Amino acid sequence: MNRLMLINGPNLNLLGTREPGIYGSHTLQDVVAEVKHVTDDFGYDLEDYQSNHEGAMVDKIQEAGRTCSGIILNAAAYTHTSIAIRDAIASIPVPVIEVHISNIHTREEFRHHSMLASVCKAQIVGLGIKGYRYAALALLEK
Ligand code: DHK
Repeated sequence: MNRLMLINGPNLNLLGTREPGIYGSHTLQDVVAEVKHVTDDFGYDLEDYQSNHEGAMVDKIQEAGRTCSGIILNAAAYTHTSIAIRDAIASIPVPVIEVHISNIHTREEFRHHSMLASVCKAQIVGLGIKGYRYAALALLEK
């Protein structure tokens, strides 16, 4: 399957205006464009999806497990709370790379723990929206 899935979780639809000191001034559209450059270069399709709803994200992860060869996931606040998203990742056969724009490990203590990291292939944090590009490269480079 020559297809990657990009999933962004709650409040990431507000990128660009949301706490720019932490998340920068790039928009979600810029994030998608960043990843699409890479998938285009490799001849892959990209599906992008954003939701503020945990169950909808679970549905999308399950779907991507059937239709894609890899997932780039910023589950945003659900990273720190969601056993349901963790279990969805563990239930599918495709690699998931966890991305965070900010460095969650240098922020509030409640952001230090990821419920998802132990079932993901890798975690990329603190590199701004470039982290999404690096995740795509990691999934596609041989
Ligand atoms: C985005 C969020 O919305 C937060 O809830 C996470 C993450 C960090 C990010 O850095 O991309 O704690």
